[in-house]
Amino acid sequence: MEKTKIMLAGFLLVLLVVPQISATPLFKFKKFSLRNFECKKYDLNQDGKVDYSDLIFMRLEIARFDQNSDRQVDINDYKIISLNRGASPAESNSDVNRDGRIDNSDLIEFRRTIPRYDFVKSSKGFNFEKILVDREDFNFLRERISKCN
Ligand SMILES: [Ca+2]
Ligand SMILES: [Ca+2]
Ligand SMILES: [Ca+2]
Repeated sequence: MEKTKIMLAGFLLVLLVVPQISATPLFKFKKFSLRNFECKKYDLNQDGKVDYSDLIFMRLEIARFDQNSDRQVDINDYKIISLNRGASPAESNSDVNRDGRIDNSDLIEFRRTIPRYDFVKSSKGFNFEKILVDREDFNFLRERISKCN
């Protein structure tokens, strides 16, 4: 009888302790991998953290590239920059790299930067024509803040 009790207690102990031991490294591994391989791309201002400053950064970036003031960045904004090449930077928001001229380097800046913010893609694979950075991407980034900390 006494032996059975000891065995039962031992069995209960195993039940209580083993899942905690096995769950801990799994959880850590998940966090570790997410932090290293995925979280890096959400650190938009590249200060080593994914936090609210990246959301502010993204809002400023959308404002920098949004040419038609619809609060999103897509191919239409790219076309407006293209049309404004050679015009005075004082008359539009098209000097996106702020070098005092509207030229091909602004289009390059757009192509280099905007795809990085299109987290929620509307089409499979990369299609520059369908690029869209909007509220959905902003909300996606906001959700990453808790997951990457
Ligand atoms: Ca950051
Ligand atoms: Ca726009
Ligand atoms: Ca420029």
